[in-house]
Amino acid sequence: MTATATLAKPEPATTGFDPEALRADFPALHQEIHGHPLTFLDNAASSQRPNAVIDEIARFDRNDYANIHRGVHELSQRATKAYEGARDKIRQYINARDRKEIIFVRGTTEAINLVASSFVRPSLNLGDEIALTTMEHHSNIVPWQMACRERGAVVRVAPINDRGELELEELEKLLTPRTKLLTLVHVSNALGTINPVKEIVAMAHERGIPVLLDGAQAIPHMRVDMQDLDCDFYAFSSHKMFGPTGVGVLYGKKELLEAMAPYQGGGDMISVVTFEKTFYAGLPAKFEAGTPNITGGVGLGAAIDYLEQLDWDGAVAHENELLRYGTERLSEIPEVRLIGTANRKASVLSFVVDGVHPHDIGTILDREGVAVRAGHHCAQPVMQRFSVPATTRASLAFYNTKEDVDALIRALRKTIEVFK
Ligand code: C6P
Repeated sequence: MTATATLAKPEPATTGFDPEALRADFPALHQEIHGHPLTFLDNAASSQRPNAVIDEIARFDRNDYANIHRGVHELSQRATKAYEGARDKIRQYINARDRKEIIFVRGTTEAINLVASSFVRPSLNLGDEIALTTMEHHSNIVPWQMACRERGAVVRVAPINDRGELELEELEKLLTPRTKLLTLVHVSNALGTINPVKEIVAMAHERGIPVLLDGAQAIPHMRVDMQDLDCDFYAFSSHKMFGPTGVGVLYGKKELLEAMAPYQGGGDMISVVTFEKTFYAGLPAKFEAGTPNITGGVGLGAAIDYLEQLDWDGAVAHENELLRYGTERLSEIPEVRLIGTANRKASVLSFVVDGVHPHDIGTILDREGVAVRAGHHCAQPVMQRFSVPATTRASLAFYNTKEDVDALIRALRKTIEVFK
C-alpha cells in the first residue's frame, strides 16, 4: 500500500445553502414597513435586485454610458462592449447555441408578441389553430387571439386538472395538422405548476409543430437549457430574475429567426436603406429596431453574473423545503384553500380564505409588513377554472426563509380573526 493510499479521503465541502448570507446582498429586504420588518413574498410579480446589479448599473451609467453600435468614440465602444457582453452571458447562461439566437426585448410580453407578429401571423390561414393551455398568463393568450381573429384561425385550449396540472392526453389531442404553434407556460405564475416541457416539446415536434415556452416564472427558480429543452422559442423578463425592468429576452432557434421578417422597422435593424429598397441587418439586429434599453441590458448581464455564482442545487432544495413548509402551515388553517397543488411545483402559494376577499387579505397583510399579491394575476382563465374571482399569492425566492413563511401565517391568522 502506498503512503498516499492510506490518507483519508477529504470530506466533500459541506458549505450548505445560506439564505441569510444571500439576504445581505439585497438591500431592499432590510427595511421596516408599517413598523414591521419587511417580509417580501411578491417575487413572481417582480423580484428584488442584489447590490451587484444596483452597483453595476450605477457604475455603467456614471462611466461608460453612450448609445451603442453607432459611435466610434470611446464611450460608445465601451457601452457596446458591455451590452453585447450581456448577450454573450445570456447565451451561455441558457446554453443557446449561438449569440444570434438572443434577441433583446422589453420583456416576456414583447417576446411573445414578436413571435406572434413575425413567425405565426404571416403564415396563419383560415381554420389554422394555435394550441395553448388554461394556465397561461394573459400575455400568452391575447396576442394569439388577436392574430387568430385577424386571420380566421382558432385558439385551442388544453385543460388542467383540479390540482392545476396539465392534462397531457388532452393536450396531445389538440395537436393536429392544423396546429401552427404550441405555446405554453413553463411555470404557472398563478398556480406554481411546473409543466413537463421537455416531454411536451418532443410530443409537438413528433408532429412537426413548433413550440414557444413562456419562461417568465421558470427562470428565477431553476437553470434552463435551450439545447436540452429543444424548444423553438423561449421568452423571459429580467425583472423576475433579479435584474432591472424594461428588458427581457426572446430566445429563438437561428434558422427560424433567420426566416422571419423583422418585427419593427427603424434604426439599427438595416444594412442599407434607399427609397427603392431596404436591406435588413442580420441577426440579432434585425429584431432590435431603435435605441434599446442599454442600461437595462447591462444590468441583466450583472444579474446573470450573480446567478452564475449561485449554488443552484442548494437554492432549489431550499425553495422546495420552503414550499413544503408553507403548504403544511397553510393547510393547518381550516379557512384556507390552496389553489394549485401540483406534484411538481415552484415556490408559489396561491390560496383563498373562506369569507375574506383576497384584496382585503393583501391590504391587512401589508399593514403587518407582509408583501403578497392579491388578484387574478393576469391569469383570469385560471381563476375561472377554479371558480374563484381572485387569490392571494405568496411567491418566494431563494432569499426567503421559514421566518418569512411564519410571518405570513401569523399575519394571515390575524386577518382571519378580524373577519370572524
Ligand atoms: N407576471 C405576476 O405577478 P412581463 O410583464 O412582460 O415582464 O411578464 C409577463 C408575464 C408572462 N408570463 C408569465 C408566466 C408571467 O408571470 C408574467 C408576469 C406577473 O405574475 C405580473 S402580471
